[in-house]
Amino acid sequence: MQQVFFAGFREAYPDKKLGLIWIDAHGDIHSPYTSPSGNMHGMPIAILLGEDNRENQIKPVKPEVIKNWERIKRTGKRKITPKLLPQDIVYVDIRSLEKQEWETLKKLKIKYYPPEDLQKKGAHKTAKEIEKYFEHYDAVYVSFDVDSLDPSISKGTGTPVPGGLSLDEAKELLKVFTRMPNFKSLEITEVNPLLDNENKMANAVVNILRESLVIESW
Ligand SMILES: [Mn+2]
Repeated sequence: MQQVFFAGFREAYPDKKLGLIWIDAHGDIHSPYTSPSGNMHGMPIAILLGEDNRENQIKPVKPEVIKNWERIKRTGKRKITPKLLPQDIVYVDIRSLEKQEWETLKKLKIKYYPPEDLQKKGAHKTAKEIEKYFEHYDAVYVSFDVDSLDPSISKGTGTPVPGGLSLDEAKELLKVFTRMPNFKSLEITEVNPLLDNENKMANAVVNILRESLVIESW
């Protein structure tokens, strides 16, 4: 779904310089050619970049899958592809990527901050560095996948991965990102109450939003 939301963002700003901050445990940069599971949840960034990564192909892909893949890259009335360039993306807290994904990141020179960097620098300093990186962008979109959080907070998500953000780190990041002058959009993804106890994840997210966003009343 995330690629669809960003497609709307691109549609709204067809000629602007758009940036994307991707806070996630995963790289989500698989294509149908490289994905072991074929699960589309692992593909939104590759869709936005129009990146097939054929050189890391691990299996044959059926013609109808290729047809759909080509179509989804062009989501939106204007059928713009790619919707972003590799330098328009910054990953935060990624830690669970397949080998081909790390290789794609390196090949495309995409900027990323693994958990070690966050711990060394601190969430605030990391966020300020990212703010500076996007200073000359017209509009910035922030995607916050809740599996970026540490599973000790909640397992209410499909693919929890150890070593994630604390609540305070998540708040600090979003505090900075949502106050950037060019900040335009925030999505929260992968909250799954069916995998949770007492709705802990949804409560954690509300807590994060309440304490980091500038909102008049709740
Ligand atoms: Mn994820």
